[in-house]
Amino acid sequence: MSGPHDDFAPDEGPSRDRDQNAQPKFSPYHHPAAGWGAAKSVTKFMAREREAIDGPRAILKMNHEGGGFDCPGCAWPDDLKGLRLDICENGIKHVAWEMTHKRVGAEFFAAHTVTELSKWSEFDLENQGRLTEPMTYDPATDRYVPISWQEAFELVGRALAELDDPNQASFYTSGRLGNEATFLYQLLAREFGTNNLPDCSNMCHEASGRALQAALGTGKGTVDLVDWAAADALFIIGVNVASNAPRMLTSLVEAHKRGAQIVHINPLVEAAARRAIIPHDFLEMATFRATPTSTLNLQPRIGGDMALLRGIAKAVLEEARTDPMALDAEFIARHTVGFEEYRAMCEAASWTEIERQSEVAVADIRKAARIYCDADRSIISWCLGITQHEHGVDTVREIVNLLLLRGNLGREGAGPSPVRGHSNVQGNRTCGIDHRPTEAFLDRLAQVCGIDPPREHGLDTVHTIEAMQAGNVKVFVCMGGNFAMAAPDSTYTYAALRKCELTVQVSTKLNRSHVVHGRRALILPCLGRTEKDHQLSGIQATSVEDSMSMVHLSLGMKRPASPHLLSEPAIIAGIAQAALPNSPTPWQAYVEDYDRIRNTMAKVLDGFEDFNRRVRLPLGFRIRQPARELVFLTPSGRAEFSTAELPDIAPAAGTLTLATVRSHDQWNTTIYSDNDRYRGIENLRTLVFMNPDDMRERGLSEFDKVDITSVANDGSRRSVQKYQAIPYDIPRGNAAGYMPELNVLCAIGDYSTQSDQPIMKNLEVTIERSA
Ligand SMILES: Nc1nc2c(c(=O)[nH]1)N[C@H]1C(S)=C(S)[C@@H](COP(=O)(O)OP(=O)(O)OC[C@H]3O[C@@H](n4cnc5c(=O)[nH]c(N)nc54)[C@H](O)[C@@H]3O)O[C@H]1N2
Ligand SMILES: Nc1nc2c(c(=O)[nH]1)N[C@H]1C(S)=C(S)[C@@H](COP(=O)(O)OP(=O)(O)OC[C@H]3O[C@@H](n4cnc5c(=O)[nH]c(N)nc54)[C@H](O)[C@@H]3O)O[C@H]1N2
Ligand SMILES: [Mo]
Repeated sequence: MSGPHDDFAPDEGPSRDRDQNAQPKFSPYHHPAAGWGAAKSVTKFMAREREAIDGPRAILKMNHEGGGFDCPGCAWPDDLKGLRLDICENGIKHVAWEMTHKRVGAEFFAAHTVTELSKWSEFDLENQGRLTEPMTYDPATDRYVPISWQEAFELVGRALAELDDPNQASFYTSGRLGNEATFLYQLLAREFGTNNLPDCSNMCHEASGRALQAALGTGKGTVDLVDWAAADALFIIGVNVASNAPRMLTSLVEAHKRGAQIVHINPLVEAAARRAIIPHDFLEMATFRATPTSTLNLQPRIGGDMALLRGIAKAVLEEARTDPMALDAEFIARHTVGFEEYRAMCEAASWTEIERQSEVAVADIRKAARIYCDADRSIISWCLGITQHEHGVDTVREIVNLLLLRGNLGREGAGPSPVRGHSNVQGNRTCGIDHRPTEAFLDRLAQVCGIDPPREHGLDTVHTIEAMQAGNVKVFVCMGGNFAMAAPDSTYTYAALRKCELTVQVSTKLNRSHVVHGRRALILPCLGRTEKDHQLSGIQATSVEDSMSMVHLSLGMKRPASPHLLSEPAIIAGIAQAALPNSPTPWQAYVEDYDRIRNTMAKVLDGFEDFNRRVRLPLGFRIRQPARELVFLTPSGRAEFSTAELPDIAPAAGTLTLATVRSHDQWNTTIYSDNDRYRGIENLRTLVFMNPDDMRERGLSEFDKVDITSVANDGSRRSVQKYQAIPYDIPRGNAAGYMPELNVLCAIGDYSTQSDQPIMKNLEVTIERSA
């Protein structure tokens, strides 16, 4: 088995999608996004995963109306025509990865100690296949050994009962849990007595939620795919579309064909900022007919977006002096507050400062403003390049400011459109995963479910880790995800997890979080989304909500990977029954028929009236969006302009700003291969993309080995050694490398004061040749 990434052993085994001893390669990518490169990659991947028979059949069942399961990949919405082939390379890989024939059972755990497994790479752990039965850690032999479901539930129940305070437990979710399981999970936590409900969103779109809530009174975007199809201008900021939201390529290609403008704002010119072939358009594929997917690319420095956006706003306001139509004065007067202060602030901001902070030339900022002013309807879309910064909330509010100037809200083809991550991360929040629940939500929950939920706010991801370290969180339950690997400051986080009395991982595949565990530990294997969920009343479907607030059913159709797997609702109910002996909740009845869970949800959750009927409509239903109807649930009852000062984000002399990003062949902590096709990389993950001048200044050539040291706000330092430098088209003073390997560089204390999100896109680092 292989060790750490920088010294791949030749004995890695045949499964690896790379030649043995393969040398790293780098050659800039010139082909369109998606198309044949994607098709070839899928074919190779399926052959490797031996999914040649089941795979295609399953994929035809994905994301289509009238049955089939929701793609467990990203949260981009389904095609509105119920298109059966609205699929993408990464969705296919995601599904095939879950449907693998490989299995990890008791024999596997008997053959390997946890100490041994902890030396395996992320790829090797997950690549063992699907987990098949519940296991518990045995310290005497340093191995996981089988445990019955009932004993496992009782173990959790006892550990929870032993706590002095319910807040010594914390309940994490990774965003794929279906809505019904989500509702039960938060009910379990709150009935037990805590709002400690950290989730992956704390590392992802917390900033977007807070900013949109403050500005518009809704924590979500307001547009849907119909709007995407009607926009005259699309601004795509800080998202690697071709890799992380590939189905957006369809919208971009169609937008370009109808003459819409597409502006990409990203320090890196990613594949989608050039041209693409629609992922499922076989005619385009057959004729190699690629369509441009960009009309303007702007490359701000990392963290320079807020200054750039303010520059665009300033240019719009300047234009309005001669052309009053540049502003939507009527909209501003009727629906907003704070415009005059915002105008004054933009006018006071100097072009020199805007240019210095964004590192985009004024002439280019004016080009973007021209496009914005010429468009009747604009959508601004963004992802982690905006949110994982100290100033994430202010920057999202600046996006809203810009939209408000021209009334780009509450009408077709216009509005804010955050690109969410996990397939149901938005649904998780809607259905109650929130460490800062509103009083109104808790009141409804109390009234409908007959419980007395705690009122004080709970812990998020970062604060859960700090509380573990301080001994204040002792039982940690994870519904999915790979917390150890996804969280910042790996060394600190590992130590924190190891201090826990009990860690519980509900998972489909083996990962780092199973080998970095508490004094006692459980692995509870669950059904995946592709699998049939049999309960007493028959086969169950669960619902999910996409990035654009569409809720629909997902129905698994595959035989479960093992007869011992339980569904996530069943596991939650099992734990609840063991932990809450006097519970008023009908846990068993809920599991027997998920319609019953939905009936309760309909009474607790806004917008879920008549849930069971509406979720069965062909395309599901859209959750009401007050801001979309120009109803603003803000203190002023209007959309609110914000007036945050521009932060100074220029790096200190000698240091670089580093962003951690995903490669093309990975899904968060799941690594499919060491390739990053669209960035021209093969066989390498321990790399750092650098500006050629920054390399020259350090006397570095392509592939030279470097040490990267981060400097935290508290002055502490963290390093990785022997990474390889890759010359790349990225602004001077900036660098980028891959998560999760580089999470060791993210200091636990470096989270945004605005969102509490770890600052994963803005690390201050020094880079030097390795000794
Ligand atoms: N195939 C695949 N799909 C995924 C995922 C996956 O891992 N694999 N993950 C899912 C999840 S959970 C999420 S949250 C999303 C993540 O989707 P992305 O947000 O695309 O994720 P990252 O790879 O972190 O890339 C961030 C992008 O922001 C850019 N960037 C970095 N810093 C800045 C900056 O300061 N300003 C601007 N404007 N841009 C910047 C980077 O160059 C990169 O293009 O994707 C989801 N979909
Ligand atoms: N440095 C840095 N760190 C980051 C980020 C970054 O950009 N930079 N991005 C952050 C973001 S946006 C996110 S969302 C987090 C991701 O954090 P997580 O969501 O915690 O991590 P994943 O890698 O998505 O989790 C993968 C695991 O989920 C389990 N799994 C898969 N399917 C299922 C299922 O159906 N049910 C259950 N119960 N388990 C399942 C499998 O065991 C698999 O190993 O990482 C964050 N960490
Ligand atoms: Mo995410």
